Amino acid sequence: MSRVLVTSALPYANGPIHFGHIVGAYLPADIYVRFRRMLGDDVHYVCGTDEHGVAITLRAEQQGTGYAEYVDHWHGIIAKSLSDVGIEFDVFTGTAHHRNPYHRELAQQFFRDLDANGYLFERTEEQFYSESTGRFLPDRYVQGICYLCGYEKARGDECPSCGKYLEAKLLKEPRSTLDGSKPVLRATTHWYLDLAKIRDEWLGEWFESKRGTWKPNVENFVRSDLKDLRERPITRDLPWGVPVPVEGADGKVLYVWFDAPIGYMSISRQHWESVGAPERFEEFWRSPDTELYHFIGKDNITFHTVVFPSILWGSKRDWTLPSNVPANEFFNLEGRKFNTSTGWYIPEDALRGVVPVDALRYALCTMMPETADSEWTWDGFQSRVNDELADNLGNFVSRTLRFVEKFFDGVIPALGDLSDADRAALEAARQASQTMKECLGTFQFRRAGATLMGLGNVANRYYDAEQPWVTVKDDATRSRSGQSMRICVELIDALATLAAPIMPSTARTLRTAIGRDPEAFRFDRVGVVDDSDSHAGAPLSAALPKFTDPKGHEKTALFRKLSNEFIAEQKQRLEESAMESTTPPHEPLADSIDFDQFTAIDVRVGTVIAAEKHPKADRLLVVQVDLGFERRTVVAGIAASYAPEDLVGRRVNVVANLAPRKLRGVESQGMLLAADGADGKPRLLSADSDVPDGTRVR
Ligand code: B3M
Ligand code: ZN
Repeated sequence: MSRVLVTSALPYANGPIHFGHIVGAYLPADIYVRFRRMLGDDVHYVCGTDEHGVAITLRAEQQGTGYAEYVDHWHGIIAKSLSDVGIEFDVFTGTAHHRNPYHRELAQQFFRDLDANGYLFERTEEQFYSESTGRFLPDRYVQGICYLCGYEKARGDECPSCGKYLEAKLLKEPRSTLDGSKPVLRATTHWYLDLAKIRDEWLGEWFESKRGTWKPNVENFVRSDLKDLRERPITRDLPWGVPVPVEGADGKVLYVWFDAPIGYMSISRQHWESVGAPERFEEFWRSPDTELYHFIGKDNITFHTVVFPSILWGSKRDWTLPSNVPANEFFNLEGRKFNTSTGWYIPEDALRGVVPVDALRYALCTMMPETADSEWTWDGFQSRVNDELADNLGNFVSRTLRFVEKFFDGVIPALGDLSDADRAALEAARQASQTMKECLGTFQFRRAGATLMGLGNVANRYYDAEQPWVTVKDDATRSRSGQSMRICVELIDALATLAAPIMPSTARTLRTAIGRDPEAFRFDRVGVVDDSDSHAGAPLSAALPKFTDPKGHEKTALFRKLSNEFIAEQKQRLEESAMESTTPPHEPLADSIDFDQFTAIDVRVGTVIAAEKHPKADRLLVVQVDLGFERRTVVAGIAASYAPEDLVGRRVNVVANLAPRKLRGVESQGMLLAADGADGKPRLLSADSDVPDGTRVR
């Protein structure tokens, strides 16, 4: 028995998760966990939400929601989405202090350990600061031209085009992604993790010791990463996160990518504490015998293969190090990236009540972006459900169960002498079981799915070749028919076992249908027959799911097919929702106001009677406006569009009850309404000529 620790990437508590996430980091881990448990291993599966970081901080602020409340909202939604697709963690909490009281302490301990061991250093440096929002701009909120490949929209932390980590300050033509303003550089002190030192002391050698055992996509990525490894700042100026445990470091927190992987550990500790077995935490996390697997998507590779191992090793407390990091590539939807905000996604309820969750799990398993990017297509999904699950697997199961019911009163026939064909069928099952173990043990999930279907094909061919419907008619061959059915039942058992990690509830259904323990699956029992497993004789197909077909008939089937209409509807929905949401870019609408707030603003029509340049500001003009009942001096920022002499006689709209204020020394008694033209310069709004001066605008 091995001790196995499995983690799935901690999803940010900052938005919904979609099939792309599920297929990348959750489904493969869940399948793997079920597989290792079937082998009898001691498995611990950990996940939770990643609840810090600047993205979450800003989003909560924009919504005017408290940070804790904000992450709670998404934590709940994400936990439900994952459980809806049958992902079963041992524990799913998170990294925020109110959710997990162990996290802060552990992350701070790592910081202190690394510091004490000489792997951190402090540096005061200039960093981008946004004057308009009054805070330091995190790297990813700075956009500019990539200094490595010239891509125009590189982010301060990485370049989406060449995929390299960037030094924000080196970006060309930087601007804030929050409001487009040009950030300024300001000094701030931060702590850096000396990755180059750790690489030279240990990481490089450790990585080489893994040669050939990691997936090629992962290995190649890391190899190139290690070449130009440099120190990385692990602290930030932010109001939300794990406080930097250093005197005087107020207002600074640990960088989210420093504390998040430590979340795997703190969440695990929280679990073992809560079940009263704190020693289990040590067993899993501080042992050279523990196999640790991080299931993640492609974009998290560096953090799990370079940064986190360095943190673990550098703290010198003999923490468990990853055995493997089976990262997946990207998963697209019909040729484009999944994107909830542009409508290019599959709504959560699209499949609810249409196909069982297991069908989705199987389809995703066979579409997994294991070695290259892959995609969800509705046609591909339909053919997996209809041709593979319904016509292959489901059909074999139904015809076997019905035959046993009809001709053998639902009693599974006892085992007789094996024919060559029987032996070959059982041998194929044993082979498939072997292959399945190999595939799942080496993270080849697509091949695992194909192996299951391959055995389904063998089973159907066996059934056809045996022609039980012929042999059952003749007393002389009736026992042969019984024997064929018995072998078919054994094949159902084999299919159930092979399916168990991928389609757990289908596997249970199948075992129930043949009267065997629905929980006890063993690969080494596949294709091994003896007479200990007879069935008492109940209607077998009663165990299969029931549904009403379009003609109103009650039916039972392991899987029902997807109609062409359904698939067409899904494609159409996708196109429509993507179209709806391609609205042109625009300034977001302000918060709504009530009518009283609107009428509180008193706008009057007037005419310009004089205008001159502001003595101290090039941008401003000082304008005299006649409101009919009185004259106003208004300072307006319109010099970029209008010469003073052009304004005389022009009709304008004035916010007339705005409290007077001084603009560069001149008092302004109101405001002219204007809107920016296509050139970004202001244009005045005018009333038609027959509206008298002084009239109120409403
Ligand atoms: N939250 C990034 C992501 O969801 C990040 C993973 C953390 S794993 C420790 O892609
Ligand atoms: Zn680049």
